[in-house]
Amino acid sequence: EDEDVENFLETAVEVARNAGQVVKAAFALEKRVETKSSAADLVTETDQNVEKMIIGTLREKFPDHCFIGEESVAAGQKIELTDAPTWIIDPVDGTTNFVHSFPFVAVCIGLAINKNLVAGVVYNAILDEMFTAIKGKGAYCNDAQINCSGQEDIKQSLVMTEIGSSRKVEHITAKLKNIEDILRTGVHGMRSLGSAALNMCHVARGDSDLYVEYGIHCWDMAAAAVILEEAGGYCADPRGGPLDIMSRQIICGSSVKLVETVSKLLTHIEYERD
Ligand code: LIP
Repeated sequence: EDEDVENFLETAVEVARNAGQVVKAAFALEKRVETKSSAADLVTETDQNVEKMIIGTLREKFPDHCFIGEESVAAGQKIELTDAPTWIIDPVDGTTNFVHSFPFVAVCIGLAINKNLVAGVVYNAILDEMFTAIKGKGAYCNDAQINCSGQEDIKQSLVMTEIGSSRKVEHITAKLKNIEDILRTGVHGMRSLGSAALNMCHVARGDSDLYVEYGIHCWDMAAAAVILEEAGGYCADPRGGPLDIMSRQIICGSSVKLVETVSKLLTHIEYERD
């Protein structure tokens, strides 16, 4: 079984690298942009083509596996996570960055077996950074092992969060309140890379200490959650309890203590489940 997962990861890395080349080639060109759930929820032909390419290749290799992909779901497919090996895919995490040629975009490929996340690949093709992990085997960036900072003190922390693509007034108000309440702790600073998966990989690498966001989807967090936990980090539900990738929310960080400190400060925000 271990060998199976290693083989799955190896294939996913190859697929992510090829997908990343397509993203990189399109990155500097003019993009044709359409909108989805809001005027700031963007999609391009590249998102759609790259997802087809990833699913097509994986399905050919593993015909009995299942798939959850951001753009397939946008096209009407239902999100179904069963016990079968299921690939959870975001072809371009950070689509707004992609549209603006801001170099934080990632191809995300996660794998769940028996509903447990067992492997993840997050590839920033623009910076050529390949983050990978298999459950129980550590986390890597371009073959070098990575580790969280271990930071426990909010006052010494660099914290990541995002505004997201909802422009509902109540969402904006709650997100700004959370930013204010985090700043009031005396935190070193706050950052937004514009990609959930890359925020999480940077926490995994230890160059920031915590990430929290409401409103994201399972494909934004699945792959990176394996990487973060294998780097010694901790993922949770901001309302308490374990991470639920279908809950549209995540808090994760370099230590349980830091995650619990920030969780207590948060104003929770309602989104419909995946
Ligand atoms: C994005 C997330 C990001 C969030 C954006 C968007 P997409 O994913 O990674 O954290 O703030 O609103 O959901 O849509 O670029 O794959």
